[in-house]
Amino acid sequence: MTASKRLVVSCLFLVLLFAEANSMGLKVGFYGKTCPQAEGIVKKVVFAAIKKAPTLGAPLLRMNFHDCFVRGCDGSVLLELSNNQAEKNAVPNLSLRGFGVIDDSKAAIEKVCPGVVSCSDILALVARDAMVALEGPSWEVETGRRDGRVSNISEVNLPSPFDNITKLITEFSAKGLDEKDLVVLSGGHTIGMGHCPLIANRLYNFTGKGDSDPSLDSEYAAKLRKKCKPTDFTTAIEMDPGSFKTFDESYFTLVAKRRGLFQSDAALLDNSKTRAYIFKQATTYGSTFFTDFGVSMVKMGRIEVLTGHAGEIRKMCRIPN
Ligand code: HEM
Ligand SMILES: *[C@@H]1O[C@H](CO)[C@@H](O)[C@H](O)[C@H]1NC(C)=O
Ligand SMILES: *[C@@H]1O[C@H](CO)[C@@H](O)[C@H](O)[C@H]1NC(C)=O
Ligand SMILES: *[C@@H]1O[C@H](CO)[C@@H](O)[C@H](O)[C@H]1NC(C)=O
Ligand SMILES: CC(=O)N[C@H]1CO[C@H](CO)[C@@H](O)[C@@H]1O
Repeated sequence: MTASKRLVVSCLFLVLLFAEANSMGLKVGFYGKTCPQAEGIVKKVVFAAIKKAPTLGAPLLRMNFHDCFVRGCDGSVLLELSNNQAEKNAVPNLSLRGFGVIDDSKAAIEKVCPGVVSCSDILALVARDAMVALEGPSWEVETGRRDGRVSNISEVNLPSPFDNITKLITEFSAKGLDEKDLVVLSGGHTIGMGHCPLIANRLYNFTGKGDSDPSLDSEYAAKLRKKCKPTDFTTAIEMDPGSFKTFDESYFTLVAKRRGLFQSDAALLDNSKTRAYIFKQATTYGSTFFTDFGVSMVKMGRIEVLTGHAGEIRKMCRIPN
């Protein structure tokens, strides 16, 4: 073979390689030809929903996290089973809501391009648009995921608000996410609410001596005790008081002041990398959090995805075809 022929052959090989990688993977604008209206439709539905109910943004972001951490980003969190043994019936789902926004987006998309756009992609787009609607960051969402057919309550093993830093790092690393992703994505707690029973141990009798969690600012603990009585199972409190409906950097300022709501938030101060990130965001003018958040969300969106011919494109997001 002459040198030029060899070059042609190796170029051809590269082209094939990239074509294959594309068809098997995710990419920005996957529906550009097959359903160019899809992203615009989702955005419209999400903006209308959040305008009516701004607190919906937070659970929509959390839904994306729960989907991706259980069985990968395959829309399994959306499925319903007649025996109530689906992922969404598990305890940590407690406050998942906003499923109607996914259904509405899907219904509107099906009208213009039936059977093309997956529910798992809609979920990823909804989470992004919800953050934009809350004045948060925007990022380019990779699409091309396909939907799973299985949802199983026993597989829900999400990071817990009682986890220490070692456990959190292990759990994220099992999903291909590093310490930076952990601290950045925890910044999602700049919006939304948490329920009293998840912090009662920090406020009352932490070590059995009638004390509170030493890693929680004592003035803040006193404030929280006023809102959360020891046996209150129902009250929800703002995770980022004052701006829980706005996506901003204040989560890091709070955690730096030992005012993170959960033990898992406070734990981010116990590792040199996550701690350094928190203080950098909390004190540096021109924080990098918004950009970092988009990068980590794209990474989270790649967890154990179904692409190519795997899985299916669900017709309705709550039931497999
Ligand atoms: C690091 C591990 C994490 C733990 C242990 C954790 C735990 C929790 C818990 C316990 C709640 C409160 C649920 C309730 O009481 O109703 C919550 C809420 C929330 N989480 Fe996380 N989370 C983690 C990571 C994430 C990630 C990665 C995101 C998204 C990027 C996220 C976004 C949210 C949002 C937006 C809410 C508020 C939901 C609402 O207002 O309904 N969390 N989280
Ligand atoms: C759900 O998952 C559990 C644990 O992995 C497994 O034992 C069980 O058979 C699964 N149930 C169904 C219906 O697939
Ligand atoms: C962190 O939590 C794990 C599991 O709950 C436990 O085994 C480990 O000892 C804890 N590590 C520290 C440093 O507390
Ligand atoms: C605090 O915990 C200790 C040890 O578990 C227990 O003996 C005591 O009754 C608890 N106090 C309250 C007020 O619950
Ligand atoms: C949204 C949703 O399905 N929530 C469920 C979470 O789990 C509890 C208890 O298992 C159910 O009662 C909720 O309906």
